[in-house]
Amino acid sequence: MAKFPLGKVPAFEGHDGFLLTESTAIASYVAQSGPKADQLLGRDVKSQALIKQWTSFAEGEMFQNAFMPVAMAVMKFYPMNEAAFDRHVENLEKDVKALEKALEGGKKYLVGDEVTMADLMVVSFMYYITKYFADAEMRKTAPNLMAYFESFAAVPEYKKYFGEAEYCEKRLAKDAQKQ
Ligand SMILES: N[C@@H](CCC(=O)N[C@@H](CS)C(=O)NCC(=O)O)C(=O)O
Repeated sequence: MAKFPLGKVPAFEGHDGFLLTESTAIASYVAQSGPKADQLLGRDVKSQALIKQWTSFAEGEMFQNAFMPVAMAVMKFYPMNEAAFDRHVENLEKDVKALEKALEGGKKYLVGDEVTMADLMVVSFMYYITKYFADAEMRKTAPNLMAYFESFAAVPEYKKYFGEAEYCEKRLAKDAQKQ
């Protein structure tokens, strides 16, 4: 708490004592410090802007609408707020539609033709969407998004952190028992 007064994760401390919070800032710093900075953060201003658009979308929209309902109903990190739960899940439908549209035509990546930080952040929240919300009906309405997710879920690095991809049969309910 002395180093990170917000008491939230993620929280980053570099070898040199550099402290950083907020997932996008941490991911950008790590990407910028490595050999794939241009690829991950964008090679031109428009790609850079689009990558920021999707990383903000992941940290804002997807965190609220995919993670928060799970944090309330399953992890019990936060007390259940039924109105908020319903609002997040309703908004999640819009998020899925936005991603589906962005990936129209079977695009493999959100920005350009290589993996960027946009994909890394969006795919990490897809874990919650597929496991808790993407029932057969939702999957049918978002074939491009599902194919996109599956291609990332198949790589060993994804499996190492998230395990095998799981798809829910029934969408998460407010009174879900710990799963
Ligand atoms: N905007 C922050 C959100 C950080 C955040 O809310 N983290 C949650 C867990 S994913 C947390 O640590 N919550 C504990 C709390 O709210 O006390 C980010 O993207 O890093």
